[in-house]
Amino acid sequence: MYQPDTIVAISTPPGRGGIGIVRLSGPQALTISRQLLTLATPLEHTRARFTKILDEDGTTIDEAIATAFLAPNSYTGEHLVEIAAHGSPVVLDHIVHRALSLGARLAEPGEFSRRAFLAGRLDLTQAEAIHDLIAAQTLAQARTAAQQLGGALSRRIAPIKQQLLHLIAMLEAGMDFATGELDDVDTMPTERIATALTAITTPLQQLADTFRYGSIQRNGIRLALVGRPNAGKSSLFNRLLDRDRAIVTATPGTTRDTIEEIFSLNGIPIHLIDTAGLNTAPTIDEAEALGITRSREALAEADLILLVRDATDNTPLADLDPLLHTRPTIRIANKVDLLAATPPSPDELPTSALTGAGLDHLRSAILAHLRSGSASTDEAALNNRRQHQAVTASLVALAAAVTANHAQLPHELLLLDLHAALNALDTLTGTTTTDDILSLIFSTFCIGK
Ligand SMILES: Nc1nc2c(ncn2[C@@H]2O[C@H](COP(=O)(O)OP(=O)(O)OP(=O)(O)O)[C@@H](O)[C@H]2O)c(=O)[nH]1
Ligand SMILES: [Mg+2]
Repeated sequence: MYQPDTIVAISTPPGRGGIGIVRLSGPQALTISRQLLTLATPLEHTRARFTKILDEDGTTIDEAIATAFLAPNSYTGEHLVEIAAHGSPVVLDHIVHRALSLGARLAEPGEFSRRAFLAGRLDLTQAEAIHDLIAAQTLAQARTAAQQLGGALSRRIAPIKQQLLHLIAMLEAGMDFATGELDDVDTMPTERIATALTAITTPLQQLADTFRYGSIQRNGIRLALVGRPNAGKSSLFNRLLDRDRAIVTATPGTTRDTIEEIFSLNGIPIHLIDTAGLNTAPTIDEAEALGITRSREALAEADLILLVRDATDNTPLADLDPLLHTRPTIRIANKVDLLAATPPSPDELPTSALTGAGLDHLRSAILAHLRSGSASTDEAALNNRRQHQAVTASLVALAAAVTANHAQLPHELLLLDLHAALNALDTLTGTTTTDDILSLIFSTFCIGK
């Protein structure tokens, strides 16, 4: 797709830096650069050129490197010139203003990527990945975004979409047959349609399930340390953070207010919350009572609970709080250093905040919980709500198709659902045109042979 105007913008963040880059993209990018720069040799594809930056009077104000990427082999698919000057806002502004006076237009936010998309250099998931990559707060998020930028998500969706398209083509052709236009195809039997629908739905559902892990990687989780007073919650809190953040004393009821800190577990941001011990005794003071109310709030909002017990205290925890049953929980028996031998308990993880024993297991258990439900972390995952909604909408339409097929409704109705499912996937990676469907029908059935 051809864009008539040439856009310009400063591509590096605002402020001063060692280097600042101005980007020009569009049909006039080379012409404008030639007038703007003092090039000894002409710009060539992917070659860096030394240049001076001159002010209005022709006085040198900076030295820079200009690199050209010629259409169609550039990020935007258009002629693209990157001018790397020193990162001085005045110099960069001057370059932009010169480019504007030579016929360029100021780029809108995201317009370089928009052009890349329009030129077919990126699909929607890849364009989103650029945004995610820049916004990434942890290496894990950057990895996922980079994978998506490489087209991993599109590649994962492509075969599913292909199967759906194939089924649509078969049914469309079958209907033509029913109306007597074709004589070399059969209408598809219900069982075969059911099999085909399963083959589409199963991998799509797996893809939808990756959203949870993807969103965990982006936003992290809330992890609350909960238990009776003096169990060692604050000590474990400090251990996990790797610093003495929370006050630890031998007196039960030390922690009054909830404390929240973030640490990174394999690149995933964990919001760790230390809470006041859930004291069920009636003889507590006002501050402790208020603290316990906050503990319950933290409990209700947490994605995962670390339920800490003093291993030397065998009072059951079951009656501690009804809320506990509603949250995913990792049970911990702390202070195992005080026991002669650690009794093996299948549903409790032995730790010692004092010696650090069991802490690695605890970190693995948290990670295992985060990954549960996602088959493999190497596969492309859905990264944002928009993508998740698209896949979910497709699954809803497919479920309707399954029902329609089961009820042996006319194929016209089935096709409505299948097209809805396809449209939903199209919003993810790009549009399937009627041409795509037609050519598949033609290739499969040799219509008009
Ligand atoms: N021997 C031993 N002592 C521990 C361990 N973990 C904590 N303690 C001690 O137990 C006492 C209570 O620890 P805290 O971390 O303050 O316990 P808490 O659960 O935060 O207590 P509250 O804030 O009162 O609810 C302190 O004297 C700690 O030094 C452990 O693994 N082994
Ligand atoms: Mg405490």
